[in-house]
Amino acid sequence: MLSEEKPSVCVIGLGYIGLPTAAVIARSGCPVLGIDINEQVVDTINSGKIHIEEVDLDGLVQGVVSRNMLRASLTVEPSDVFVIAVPTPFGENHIPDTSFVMTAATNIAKDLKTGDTVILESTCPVGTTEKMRDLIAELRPDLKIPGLTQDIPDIAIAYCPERVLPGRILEELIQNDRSIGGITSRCARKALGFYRRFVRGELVTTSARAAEMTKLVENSYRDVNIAFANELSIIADHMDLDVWEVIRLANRHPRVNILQPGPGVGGHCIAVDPWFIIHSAPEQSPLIRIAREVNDGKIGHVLEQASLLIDELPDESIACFGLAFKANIDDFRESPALKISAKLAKRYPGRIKIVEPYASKLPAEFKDMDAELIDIDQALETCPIIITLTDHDMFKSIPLDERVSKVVYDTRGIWPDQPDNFSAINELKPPG
Ligand code: SAJ
Repeated sequence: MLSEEKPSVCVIGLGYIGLPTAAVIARSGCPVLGIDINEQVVDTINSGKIHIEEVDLDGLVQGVVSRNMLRASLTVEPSDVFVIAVPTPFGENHIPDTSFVMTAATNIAKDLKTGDTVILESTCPVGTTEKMRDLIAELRPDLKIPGLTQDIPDIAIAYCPERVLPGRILEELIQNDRSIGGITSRCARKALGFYRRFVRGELVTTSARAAEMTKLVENSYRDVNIAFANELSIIADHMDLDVWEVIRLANRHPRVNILQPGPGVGGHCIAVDPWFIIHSAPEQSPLIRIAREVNDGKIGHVLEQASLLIDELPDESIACFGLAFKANIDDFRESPALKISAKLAKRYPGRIKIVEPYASKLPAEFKDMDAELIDIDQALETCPIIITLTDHDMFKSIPLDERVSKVVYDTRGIWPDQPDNFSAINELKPPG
């Protein structure tokens, strides 16, 4: 295939990364077949709709589906480029589970032909791309496989991790630089030629193993830095200091840039990926492990602090603001906000009200619990206690006069002007 020709592309996995990627590739003029194991997802996309919330994705998918550039299916078909974007969760004891990647590779193996490129985008432990290559070699002994042949290989295999931020996925898919890790340098060049069709950021070629590690390092770097902020917030609670003020002041130093504390780290990436490094090099990664533990431990600290406050004000209703793992998205995966609200709902039946503008009903975690989903106005009218857990813009913009009388535990620091009503209430109480 000459480089002017548009390759046909098969994207396996139509989730938070796969679907936007498929749509962006389709918009660049390549016909795309998207594969998912969920029939409902396939039907939704084929009707031009989407099953996830992401800025501007609805219009893009509707456009490429209506122009027949993107269609979805349950089964793989022959294509020129295969992009694998399936989940890589961890199992018991945080052991990485790459079985979805291997199943995807098995499913595409039968359709591979000379000239094809296979690209793995899922976050993976170092060495997974080589394992996938070995599996393909086993399933297709008729093909010359990169790294296993002295001749020119029939296919190219590369690892090219995504690094897009939920909420900005479409923009970052185009603008971000990317690591393009080939099994061989020839593989990397083939993958680079493909990404050049739709990425404006710089494309930097490397080995598959280095690209795998780079992805894990990026998210571990952020986890370690958030852990520092979370540890500071626990120290500040202990010393009765305002952590937000301390961080604001420290960040005025030209070489200090402390991140924001919160109720813990959520989502499917930062709370998961560091374990892939720890699992591969347990003795060599004490800092990364401790950071994970600090961030997970923050959930328990918030629960403790919240309970202290709630126990002091019996019978009052409590509004938990937010279930999403971060601002302005509808993603509740690994969300500390959700874990904390569900635990509080169990501990205080009938008293916990959930405010989550991105949910139409309470998630399964609240099944059989006496908790209720209410809107912001109802919460402001009926709940004297507010616990902020997600920093949605809709929460941030509530003016002081609407919350001035509330007792607030602000785990995200979204209302710096909030008076400390809890201390005020405590001071009014007779000692003992
Ligand atoms: N968080 C804090 N304090 C902060 C920043 C974040 O508590 O100062 C929390 C958030 O509230 C959230 C969690 O961390 O619970 C993760 O949020 P995030 O915005 O830091 O990252 P994700 O998980 O949405 O996306 C990350 C990004 N990685 C990095 O920034 C290094 C993204 O670029 C990756 O593509 C994505 O993981 C991924 O798919 O791996």
